[in-house]
Amino acid sequence: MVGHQTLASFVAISSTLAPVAIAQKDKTPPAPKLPIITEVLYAVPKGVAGDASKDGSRDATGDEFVEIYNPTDVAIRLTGWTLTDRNPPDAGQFLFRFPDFTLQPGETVVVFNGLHQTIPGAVGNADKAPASGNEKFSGAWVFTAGNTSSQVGFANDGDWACLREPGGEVVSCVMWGKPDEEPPTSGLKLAEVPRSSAASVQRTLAAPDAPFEAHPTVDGLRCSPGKPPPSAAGEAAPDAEKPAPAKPEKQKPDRP
Ligand SMILES: [Ca+2]
Ligand SMILES: [Ca+2]
Repeated sequence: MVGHQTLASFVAISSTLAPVAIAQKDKTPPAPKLPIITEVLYAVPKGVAGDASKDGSRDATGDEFVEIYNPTDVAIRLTGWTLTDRNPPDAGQFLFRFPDFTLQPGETVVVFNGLHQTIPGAVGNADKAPASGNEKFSGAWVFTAGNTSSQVGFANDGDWACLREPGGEVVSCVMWGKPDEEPPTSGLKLAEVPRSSAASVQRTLAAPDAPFEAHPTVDGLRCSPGKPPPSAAGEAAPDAEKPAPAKPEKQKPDRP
């Protein structure tokens, strides 16, 4: 419609001429422009519930995964970034190093341990990013670390998953249990999470200061690789089913 186009042109010109006048108030506090770990499956549930990789078989090590989310408004180049557990290099360390890959704002990446896994859909590895997002995992970018040893994986009783930039500085670290070593970071970059044996641990919100909880049951599953938590309270995760309500805290009142 001519009228609309005219209005649109006027708004566009106005925006160019007077950007300050129409600048929106920023409601959220400034956050560091860094990705965050949003979910970790370190204790793979028994039976079909543990088949996080959706390849039809559950592996106590191979189905482990780490989910990373970009909560910022900028693209983050993850090339050369690493994910590791607490073991030192060459002593059973879990290590995944990203190939040439950039995570756009609001996008999610999942890295599976990969032992004995044949993950469906587009899957990348340390050499090459997948050609597309993976529809089996809510469109997330899916990688496998391609691990070949059952000795390489997260320890259920105490370990951590740390994301580091290429210079080695920790960007986001998730720790559970009581590892023997001191965690490699602190403050907002370190999340101490609950012990969990029948579910993953996931942030309650996709924000750096949000705590982790045992993953709620969604469609009978206790993990959601590729589907980030909601980015704000009361908001559903992108294309997510509504999570099951938390355990009721109130007791039924006794009726006289
Ligand atoms: Ca599997
Ligand atoms: Ca998730």
